[in-house]
Amino acid sequence: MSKAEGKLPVAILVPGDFNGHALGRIDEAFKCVRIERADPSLVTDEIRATVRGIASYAGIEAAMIDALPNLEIIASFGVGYDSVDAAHAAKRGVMVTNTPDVLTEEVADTAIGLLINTVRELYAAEKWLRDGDWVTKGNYRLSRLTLCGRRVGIFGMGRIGRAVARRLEAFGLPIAYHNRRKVEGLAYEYHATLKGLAEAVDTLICIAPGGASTEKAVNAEVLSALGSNGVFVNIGRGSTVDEAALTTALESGAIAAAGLDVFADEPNVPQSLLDAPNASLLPHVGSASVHTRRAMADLCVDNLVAWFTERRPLTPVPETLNVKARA
Ligand code: A2R
Repeated sequence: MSKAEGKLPVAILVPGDFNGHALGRIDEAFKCVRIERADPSLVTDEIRATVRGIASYAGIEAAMIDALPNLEIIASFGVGYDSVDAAHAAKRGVMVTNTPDVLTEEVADTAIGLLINTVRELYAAEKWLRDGDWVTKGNYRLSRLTLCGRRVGIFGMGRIGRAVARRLEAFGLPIAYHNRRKVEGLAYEYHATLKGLAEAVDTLICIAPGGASTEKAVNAEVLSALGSNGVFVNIGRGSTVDEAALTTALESGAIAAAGLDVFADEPNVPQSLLDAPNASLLPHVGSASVHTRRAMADLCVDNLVAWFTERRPLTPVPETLNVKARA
C-alpha cells in the first residue's frame, strides 16, 4: 500500500511553525493543511468545510474554535495548554489533548541545571575562561551563593514537580511544596499558601501551569517572604510571575538570584531582566532536546490517530474528559 492509500480522509490544520517530525507524520496519515497562524481571518471556505482536527504549538482561542464548525479535536504540543481555550472547546464538544509524561524527566533535568547555574554562576565562569580572563586576570571569583544547606520549595508538585523533588532528595536538601490540594501519600511538607511556602524555604522552584489561577502568583510579597538569600527558579510559565516585582526584588536584594527558562511575553525578555547580573536566563528550553521533542511529537500525532481511528483520545486534558467523539 502506498503512503497516499494509507491516509485517513481527514483534514488536519497546522497553524504556524510546527515540529518537523510531527508534520511528517501528519502528512503521512492525514491531509495536512497549513496556515500562517491560528487566526479566524485566514480560515477559507474550504478549511471551514473540511478541517476536523488541529495540531498546534500555538494558542487556539475561542474565535478560532468557532470558525471551524467540523472541528473535533485540538492536539496541543506540550504539557502546558494554557494558551488553548479548553473550557470553550469543551462547551463546543471539541476534545483537547496535550503531551504529558514524555517530557517530565527532561524538564526536571533542566530545572536542576538551571538551579545550579543560578547559584554557582557556571555560565559567567565559563565566559571568564573563554574570554581569556583566567589567564590575564586569574581565578574566577568565588560564587556568593551555594546549593549546600538550602531548603527547597516546589510550587506545583505534579508530575514534573515530583521529578524535580526526587532529584533534589539525592542532593540531601529538605523539600516542601504548595499545590491547591495536599498530595496524599507524599512525605514532603505541604503549605496551603504560596506565601507560607516561601516563608518556610530559601529556594523556590515554580513548575505550576499558566492560566488565570496562577497569574502573577509569584509577586512582591512572595519574593519578600523568600528572603535576601532567596533563589527563585521558574521552569513552568512566565505568566505565573510578576516580572516587574521580580526585577525590583533582584535589584534591591530582596532576593539573591533568579533562574528563568520562561517569560511572560516570549521571546521578548524585559531589558531589566537582561541587565540583572543575578539572573540566569534560558530561552524556554525545558523540554528542548531532539529525543524529548520527538516523543512529544509522536504523542501529539498519536492522539489524532487514536481519535480518528478508534474514536478516543490518549491524553485528554481534564476540561474535555467528558467530550465524546461524534457519531
Ligand atoms: O493545585 P493542584 O492540587 O491541582 O496541583 C497542581 C498544581 N497547580 C497549582 N498549585 C497551586 N495553585 C494553582 N492555582 C495551581 N494550579 C495547578 O500544579 C499540580 O500539582 C501541578 C501541575 O502538575 P501536573 O498537572 O502534573 O503538570 P506537569 O506535567 O507537572 O506540568 C506542569 C507545567 C505545565 O502546565 C507547563 O506549564 C509546564 O509545566 O511545562
